[in-house]
Amino acid sequence: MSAPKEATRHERAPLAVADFDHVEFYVGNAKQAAHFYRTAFGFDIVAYRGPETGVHDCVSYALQHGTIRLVVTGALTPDHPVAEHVRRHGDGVQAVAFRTPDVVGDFTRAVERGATAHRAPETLRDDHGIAHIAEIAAYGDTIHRFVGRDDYTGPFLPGFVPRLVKAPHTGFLHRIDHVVANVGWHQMETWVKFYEDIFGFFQFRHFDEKDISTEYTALRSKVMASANLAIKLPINEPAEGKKRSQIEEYVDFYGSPGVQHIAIATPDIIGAVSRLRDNGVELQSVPATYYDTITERVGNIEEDLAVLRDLNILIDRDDQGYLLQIFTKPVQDRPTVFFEIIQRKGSESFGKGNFKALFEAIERDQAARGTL
Ligand code: TYF
Ligand code: FE
Repeated sequence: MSAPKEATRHERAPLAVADFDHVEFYVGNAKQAAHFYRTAFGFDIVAYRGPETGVHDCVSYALQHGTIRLVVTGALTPDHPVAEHVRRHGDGVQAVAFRTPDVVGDFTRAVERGATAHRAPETLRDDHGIAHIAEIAAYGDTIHRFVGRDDYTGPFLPGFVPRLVKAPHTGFLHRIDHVVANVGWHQMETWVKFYEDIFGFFQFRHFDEKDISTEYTALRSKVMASANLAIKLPINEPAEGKKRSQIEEYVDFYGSPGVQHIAIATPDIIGAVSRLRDNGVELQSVPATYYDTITERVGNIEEDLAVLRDLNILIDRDDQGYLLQIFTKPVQDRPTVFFEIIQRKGSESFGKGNFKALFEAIERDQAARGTL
């Protein structure tokens, strides 16, 4: 093998990132956001940082449900970067964090390969051990955070104090399945290259307008994944359609590229969606006719179709199996970030067969907002 090829291969050796670690939201009111994720989505509050712990300009709550960690952070002063982020974007995702055994190595290689440093590696300590943290810039104002917690036993990270406030009902959500970025016109390939070149990720799945355009909406999407498949990052860009793309609507309301949805895997989607509905979480629904032809499309499934229909759970099949999924409405005032609940039964895909019904449901909301 020739020397240049060796060099290229070496350059793209994957980072050590092994899984999602947490997602941090910057919000207008962290106290209320923590209450929402606790009572509506079943997250326990596990740790806290704020004035009582010596931090006087912002407040954070760390929440956990299964292996999923969320952090909600709010500003206490008008000129704080969190306040500026909320002014610009509304409530939204500021950090998508990955767990890695080698924070310094991953950060150093990322920056060598062209990533923009956002926070140089730091070692954080408290009574529960030591943790490592570093950050690089990603799309829009979103950052990727590297977290090393192999020698840390506390509930979240040093700087937070344990504060357990249990959810009334929990245990129905298990892990982050994927985190999706919306980027601007013709920016998808740039971000595909970012995850290839900087992270050493590979392209997992690909759709285009033919798969996913309805009468009005159009988008293109590619999924980047880590070699172990624990981290999957779809990237959407708007495509030309008859009317305004939902991706364009997002970018206009968010004010920049950003996280569109967080997909959460559950082993029992019927139980999870029943609970979310009872808790008042607003969910997308499709016309009843979606279920008229479902058996022709997906064949036999283990679940009771009448129950899935009642809960508006969508079904899709590929050559490896099937999946069940549902989407929430946006979870803040702006029509930006939402959640997906997904149960995989062999299928590792993203529900391509549901795009038409789902996007038409999203377009009905766009039309109601007058933004179609
Ligand atoms: O993550 C995915 O690719 C699927 C499909 O507004 C999708 O969940 C794409 C765009 C969208 C909703 C779902
Ligand atoms: Fe998704």
